[in-house]
Amino acid sequence: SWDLVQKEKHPEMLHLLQFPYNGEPPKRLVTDKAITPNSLHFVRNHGGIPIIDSEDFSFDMDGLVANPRSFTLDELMDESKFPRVETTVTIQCSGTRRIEQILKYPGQGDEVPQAPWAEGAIGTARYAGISLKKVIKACGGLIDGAKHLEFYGADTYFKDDKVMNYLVSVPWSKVKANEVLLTWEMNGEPLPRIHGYPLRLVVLGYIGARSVKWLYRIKAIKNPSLAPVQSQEYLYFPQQTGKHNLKFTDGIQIQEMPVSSAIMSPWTKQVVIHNGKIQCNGWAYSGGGRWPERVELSMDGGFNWYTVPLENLSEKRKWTWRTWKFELPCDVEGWVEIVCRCWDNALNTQPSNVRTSWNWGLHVTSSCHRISVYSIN
Ligand code: MTE
Ligand code: MO
Repeated sequence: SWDLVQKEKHPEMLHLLQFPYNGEPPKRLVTDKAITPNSLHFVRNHGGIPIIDSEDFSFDMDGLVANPRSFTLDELMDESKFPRVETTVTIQCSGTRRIEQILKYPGQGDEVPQAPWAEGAIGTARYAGISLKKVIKACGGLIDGAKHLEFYGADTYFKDDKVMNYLVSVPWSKVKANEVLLTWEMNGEPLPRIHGYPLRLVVLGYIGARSVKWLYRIKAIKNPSLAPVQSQEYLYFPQQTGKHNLKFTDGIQIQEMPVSSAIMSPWTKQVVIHNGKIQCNGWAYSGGGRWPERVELSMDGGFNWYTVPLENLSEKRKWTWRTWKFELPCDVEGWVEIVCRCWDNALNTQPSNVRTSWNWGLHVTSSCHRISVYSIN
């Protein structure tokens, strides 16, 4: 799979882990474009990258559906049966900016073997495919009180000495709203192998973990999946939870990310030489189909805020981030802290400090992003 990384990804990707491959784009390229080029989209894997031949590929729909059956890719792509949909979607890993939680609590953080993501575990692409709701209809609909769908990825990984497929679930209500897609195109190209070729689930507005790559089976079930990725990982634990009293049932299954934002330039510890204005840029995103309405920057720890003018924000879309840029007035010589926060269209905003949202599992680092730069004016 290392060959694939070199073939499909940008040479400047920051490799967090070689196997399973995990990587994010370098800071200066994360928000270079409002639509992330495929080669720069972050990659999160639990196991290897399956090499699937699209000719023999078929995908199964079973469990509590009236007529369980399989589909070839050609059948799914037949536009007379399933209308093609194209949507621009931001996929964010719930571990984005985890490094800040690790750095705040090095002792506790060290014990959690998780990818130390910075601000780049988020990317935006135009996906093409079909609505899963139509496929379930083609199987005669759900039966016997099915309320959730389980999604199987062809990749495998070890968990508690067992070989597991990547496996999560999504509620039927989300599928029914036409917010769950089966996709085969990313930014007008066939899905790269690293991003799930030949078939990938894309769940609009949910964390990346639900958008299953290398999808080969969907099973209709009554309750959320008991598979470890659904019931033991991607949980938001209360602050009292630690290694000594870990109980998976205390965690909230993370689905929609809260509003968050990040400054991608300058970066912390950077020496910035400027003429009274620091050029800043970054991203802002909110899960669940909410979108950033306002981005603000502060130079005094978060008492007074500058508002980024709306024309400096990228297009407003239901399922995507907005990238932004701003010339921040600064007459300080020496160290300054720059703080960034976003308000979404439901007027949610970000917690002030990373310490207030520290959690075992180190997910959802959505606090105001704070960086320190050395200003030379
Ligand atoms: N699908 C499979 N089959 N295997 C995986 O390990 N990782 C998930 C999700 N889908 C994963 C998967 C997680 S945690 C995230 S954040 C996204 O894929 C990342 O998608 P990307 O690698 O295309 O950026
Ligand atoms: Mo993730």
